Amino acid sequence: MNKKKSLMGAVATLLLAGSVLAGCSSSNTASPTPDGGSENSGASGPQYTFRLADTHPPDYPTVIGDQKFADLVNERTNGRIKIEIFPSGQLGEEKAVLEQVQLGAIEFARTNAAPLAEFNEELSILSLPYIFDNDEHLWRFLEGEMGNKMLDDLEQSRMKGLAYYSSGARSFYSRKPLTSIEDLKGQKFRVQQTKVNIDLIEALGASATPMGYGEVFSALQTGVIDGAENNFPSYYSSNHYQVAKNVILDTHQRTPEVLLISKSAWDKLSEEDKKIVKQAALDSVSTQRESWEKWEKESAEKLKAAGVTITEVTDLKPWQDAVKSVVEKHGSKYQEILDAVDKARQ
Ligand code: GTR
Repeated sequence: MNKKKSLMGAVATLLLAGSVLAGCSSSNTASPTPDGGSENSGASGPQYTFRLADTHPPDYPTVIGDQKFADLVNERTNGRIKIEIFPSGQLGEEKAVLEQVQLGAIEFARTNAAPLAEFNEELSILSLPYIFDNDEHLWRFLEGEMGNKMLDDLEQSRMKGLAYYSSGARSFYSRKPLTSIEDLKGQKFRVQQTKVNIDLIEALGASATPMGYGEVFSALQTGVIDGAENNFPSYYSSNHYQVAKNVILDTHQRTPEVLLISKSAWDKLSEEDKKIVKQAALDSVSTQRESWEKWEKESAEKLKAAGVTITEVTDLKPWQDAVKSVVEKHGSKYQEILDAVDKARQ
């Protein structure tokens, strides 16, 4: 190879790397950069501009919750701490976002608890099939001592859970008919990228295709998968219902949503700011849950109006029996958490 050419190539590579790096630092105005006190706002203490990633569109209940959280933090710090919301998966799929949160490159995220389990295994308990009887049971657990401890335990994975948000129950949908548990056999379902979900699908005699949420629509459209599973608001807002029109309401999981902060951003905050951030997260929960209830009802109506076939499941027993091994396999290590789940049953 011509030496001069390869030298030019090396120079070009360096220049390119330089411009990429320069690009990074300028876009990094959004990373935790204390820029001193702001006389304009009359506030004391460091100022920050943080980013918060969410996979859903701006009007979705989780993003409504994120926005409430950001507004409360802004208000309670007199504008010293600004949190900019990046909805619609703009900062990446949940797994990639969580890796960035661990590194401190993204400061806040709202993700489902399922992908979090790959970073902190005990969170997988929240995805175990049928361990929560209904949303009331789930929330009694989440708001209890163990639910709070699980948020704090995320610190071991360089993140800190701030609050839970509602996500209802997940059920299967497919391009093919789905009127009984038998119909799942042999079908290919997309799942969130976690071990529990893969085992769950296999226990039902179907095959699991783990992939990011943003890829599911085209995978359904091209027939790479037959179906997927989710709650009604996600099934509706992602447009999956336009391609996969058959739903069976088996309500296999009630995996909640989690609002979290990267440990490195958390450690930079003063004690007072930590309190404000944590309290604002908790105070945003009622706004998220109200929006959730509205969306659950409205999306069900819109799905019916769109001609989706919905099969109700009157007897959950065969479903619960089929996935018992999944609960045993993934739950046995966390008996203490399972006991707390039982206690919250009342
Ligand atoms: C939704 C959840 C998202 C994402 C998605 C998925 O219910 O709100 O955060 O986890 O499911 O299936 O990937």
